[in-house]
This record gives sequence, structure tokens and C-alpha cells, in this order.
Amino acid sequence: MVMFQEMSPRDDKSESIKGQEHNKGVKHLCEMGITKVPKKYILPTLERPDNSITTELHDVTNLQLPVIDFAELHGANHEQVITSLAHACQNYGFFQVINHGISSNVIDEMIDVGRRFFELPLKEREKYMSTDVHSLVRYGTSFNQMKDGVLCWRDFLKLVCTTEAHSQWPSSPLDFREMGVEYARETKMLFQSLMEAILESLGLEEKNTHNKTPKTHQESGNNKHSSKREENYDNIIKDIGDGSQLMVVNCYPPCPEPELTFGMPPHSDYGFLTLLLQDEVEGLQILHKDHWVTIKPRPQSFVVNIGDHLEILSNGRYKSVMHRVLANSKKSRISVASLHSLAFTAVIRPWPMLINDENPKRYKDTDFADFVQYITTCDSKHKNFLESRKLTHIYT
Ligand SMILES: O=C(O)CCC(=O)C(=O)O
Repeated sequence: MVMFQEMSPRDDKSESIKGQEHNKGVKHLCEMGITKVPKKYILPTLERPDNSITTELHDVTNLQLPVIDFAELHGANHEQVITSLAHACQNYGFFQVINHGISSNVIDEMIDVGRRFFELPLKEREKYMSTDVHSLVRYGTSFNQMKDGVLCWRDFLKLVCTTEAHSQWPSSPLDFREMGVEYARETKMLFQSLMEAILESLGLEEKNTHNKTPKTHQESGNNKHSSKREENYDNIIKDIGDGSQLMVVNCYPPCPEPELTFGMPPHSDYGFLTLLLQDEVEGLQILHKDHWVTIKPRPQSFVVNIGDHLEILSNGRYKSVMHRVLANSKKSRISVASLHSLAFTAVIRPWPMLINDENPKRYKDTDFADFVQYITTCDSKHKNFLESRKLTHIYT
């Protein structure tokens, strides 16, 4: 049964907010001067941040994410860093990267220009408003505003990162494109280096370069394409370089009643890796050992998480972990997520070398079309595309 909190009359502007106003985003609602969360954002009691999953208090609030020192990856401690990376991907699905080589200027300016975009008047921001998931630029609100039963307290600007898309990125603030393009270029290079290290940590590099004949493996599930191209290490490195990148600038304005809603509900990420930059305001939580744990912002570092595609590629060895964002009543928060995968037309499937009798194929082959189909038809509470790709007979 869905339970809504009994409320005293919500006696301010929030009562008179109409659908069109929600669609303009939460920044706009704040600018209208609301002092209570409109009904459309109020979660059923059991799904609110304080009530979900964690019932006992447990000392996980101080959890430190594994830290990967990127400079060390290319130094004498290479082997050790690869081992730490494997441990992080297997046990946390998340890690932090420091000494990554992206300058503090590029980082600070990306956060700054993202913030300035959301400070523009609505008439400027709404030029980019679209509900078409194929748009090269898309300003929107909530998680999936057309489908979400309950909206969440986030506005976003999604940017497809290709040369042809750049000319459609916002021309205001004046430095937005220049900063965004530079940031996208540098995060793409960091992603590629991290993926090389991750493939090495899975033991794929040498084996596949020299042994192009895969071991026998169980073919099961929805094997819609039979190309052997991705079985070759050199090819996957090239495909990763030619892959897709989507940048999402998130804005979480102060929320008058943060205990009633989320900045972003629990979800896992599409793609191989997400490189997340957060400003100094807390909000991100990850699900670790059945508890929601806050990831404290660490200046000049990236929070990196495994996405659904890497869990599939690794045939379940590495974990795409659920995460969420809490709203807060005091400070506006900005984050920039850079999501990377293969090309939108590519098929993602478990790497054949990681399939054997002890670890049979665990996921169906999948592609971007499956994902679009999922997000446009599904109002899943936990936004978990990966669940829909599991070959369930493995677990029965
Ligand atoms: O804003 C954050 O900290 C997380 C954003 C996120 O989870 C996403 O963009 O998928």
C-alpha cells in the first residue's frame, strides 16, 4: 500500500503549483518562493531517505572510499595499484582518483561555469529544455520527468560529447562551450587510461593480445549478434577510444523539506564508468553492505563508479552499485557526471574469456536501444536497468 504522510494544509505557494511549473524544474520552484515541497515531490513514507534500507545505526558513516593514486599507476607501484583497483571494483563499485593530471583550473572552472549556467534566467535555460532522450543537449528536471511517479529535487543539463554536438551546447555563459569541451576532452582521456588499467586488473590484456581464440564458453540468453570483434583486446581499446561520452551537469537547489524527497533516487549508471566531480556540498550516498553511506567531497578528486556495462563486460565480477543523492535545506549543490561507454550502436556483452563452467554467462547482450526502451517504459523505483539484463536462470 502506498502511504502518504498526513499533512497539515500546505499553506504556501506549493499548493498551487501546476504541472507546467514542475516541468520547468526545481530551481524555478525555488525562484517562485515556495517554502514547502509540493505534493508531486513527496515520497511515500517508507521510501524516504531516512526510512529506506538502513534500519539500524552502524558505523559506516565514516567509510573511506578506496583511493587510486593515478600518478602511482604509471610508476613503480603499478602492480599494487592494479590490485587495489581490482579490490575497489569488486567490493565497492566505487573509488576516488587523485593525482589524475587534470588541472585544478579545469576542474574549478567546470564547476563554476556549470553553476553560472543554472543561475541564468529561466528563459535562457529553457531554450535547451527537451524530453527527447536522443537530443544532443537536454535541460530537464527530476530523474525521468515524463515517467517519475514522484519527482526528485534535481535539475540537469545533459550534453552529448561529440564534435557535431558542441555547436549546440549552450552559448551562454559565454565561456560554457570552451570550458565544457576542454573538461570533456580531459575526462575522456582519464577514462581511457582507467579502462586500460581496469581491463588489466581483470587479467584481459596480455591473454587477449596473444591468444585470440577464446576458450570454450557457454552461449546462453539473448545472443543477438555474433561478431568476435570485441574478443580482441586491441579492438576493445580502440572501441573504448571511439566510444560515447555524455556529460550531465546536476543542480540541486536548497530544498525546504529534504526529508520528504531525494535529490536523485537510488539508481545505477548506464555505461562503463562515471567520473563524478562534486562541489564542496555533501549529498552523494552509495549503497555499501546494505547501508547508505555518504561520500564526502574530496577537493580536486574524482569519484569514479562502475556502470552497468562494465558489470556486464566483467560477467559480474565488478559491481555497478546503487547510489543516490540527498537533498539539503541549506546549500545549492553542483555536480558534473561524465558517463562513458562504447558507441551508442555497439553491443555490450560479457567478455568471453570471463565466461567458463564455474562462472557461466550472467547477462544478456545489450545495447543503447534496450536502455532507451527500458527508461521510456519503466517506472521502476530503483531505476535498475541492470536487473532487466540478468540471465535469471543462473540463479535458480
Ligand atoms: O550528483 C551526484 O553526486 C551524483 C549524480 C549521479 O548519480 C548521476 O548523475 O547519475
